Amino acid sequence: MKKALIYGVSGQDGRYLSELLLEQGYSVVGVVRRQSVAENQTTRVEHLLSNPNFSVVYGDITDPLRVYDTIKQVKPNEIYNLAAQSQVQNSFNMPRYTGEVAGLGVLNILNAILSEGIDCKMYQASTSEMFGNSIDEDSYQRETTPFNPVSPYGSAKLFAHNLCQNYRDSYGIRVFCGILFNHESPYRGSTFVTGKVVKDAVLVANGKKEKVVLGNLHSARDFGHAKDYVRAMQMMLQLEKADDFVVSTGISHTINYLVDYVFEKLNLDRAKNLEISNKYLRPNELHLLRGDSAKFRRKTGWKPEISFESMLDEMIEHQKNKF
Ligand code: NAP
Ligand code: F7E
Repeated sequence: MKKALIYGVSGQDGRYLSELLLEQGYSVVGVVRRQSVAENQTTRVEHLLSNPNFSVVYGDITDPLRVYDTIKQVKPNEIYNLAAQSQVQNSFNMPRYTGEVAGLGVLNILNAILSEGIDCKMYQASTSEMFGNSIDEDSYQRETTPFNPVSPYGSAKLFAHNLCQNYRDSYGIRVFCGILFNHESPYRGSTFVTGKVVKDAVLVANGKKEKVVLGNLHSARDFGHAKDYVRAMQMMLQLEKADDFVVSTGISHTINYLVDYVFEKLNLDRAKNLEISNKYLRPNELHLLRGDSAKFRRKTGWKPEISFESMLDEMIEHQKNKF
């Protein structure tokens, strides 16, 4: 039985990845942080806690001793590092903290693997945010597109990405970096734009809120479904040679399109129910993301199965059922 250790198990991707690995016969150990309300620690993986092959342990990626101990005790075949302060706008308010978790945190895992001589593969959650506004002439980003991050989050992730490459090239650590583009789901946090639009629009439709308040509607993102993307993470780690891979749909949508789609589904009126506020504008914006994942598709045969629109339908239904 393969054993996986997941940092960031309590997040959106942690939930889907745990489900997938358990389905595939892995045993899974997830690391959760201590929170003042104990119930919050495992909300997204509550349904898995009774599975004998699933367990959680306390830890924090910024605590080297705890990371060393955990990796030494668990002796995983695969480590998935999904832990991060992953909210881009928030990273402008908390740049140092974001750097400590999303950037330096990965060093603790890499050093633990190296110093304990653990025979395992590792997945690092790199991100399209590392590209910033750099884009190839054909209007796609791919593995060879220069990185030029425009946020503290993107900068922290690029530092982590480079460290992983350094440890791969210098010490032979088998670390795979997935450069994943935006991916969403009913379990997306409600401060990210899809989660927020769906949640607030359903509240408006139910008469519990007057307006959906947003920032820049003109940026465009290559949105996929988290379920498709965790499948890519697991497939990546089955490859022989550690490398970096873009994972994306290749299709971009503006935030305007997202709002139009959700508002139409819920019979909302933009003039009445939408407000634009400077509060949600960032000091710097990444304008367009569209990923070319040909390299990864060629190597693994992976392709996304869930369209943006059917994902939004699923998110709307899930949100409606909360009432
Ligand atoms: P998420 O929902 O924000 O989850 C982040 C996870 O990291 C949570 O479980 C969180 O725990 C944990 N965490 C935060 N600080 C930690 C620390 N100091 N020590 C240990 N764990 C810590 O993010 P996601 O959407 O699932 O994304 C997973 C990873 O992929 C992240 O690294 C993100 O940056 C990256 N990524 C995401 C996307 C996307 O579109 N979703 C795209 C590219 C890359 P708490 O629950 O305790 O906060
Ligand atoms: O913003 C615009 C905002 O916060 C998307 C993270 O998972 O993907 C994610 O980062 C766009 C931006 O995601 C609001 O300005 C307008 O242009 O949902 P988001 P993100 O910044 O793209 C990358 C790949 C990651 O790695 C990150 O971890 O939507 N926008 N109005 C808004 N965004 C938010 N959050 N809230 C608004 O009110």
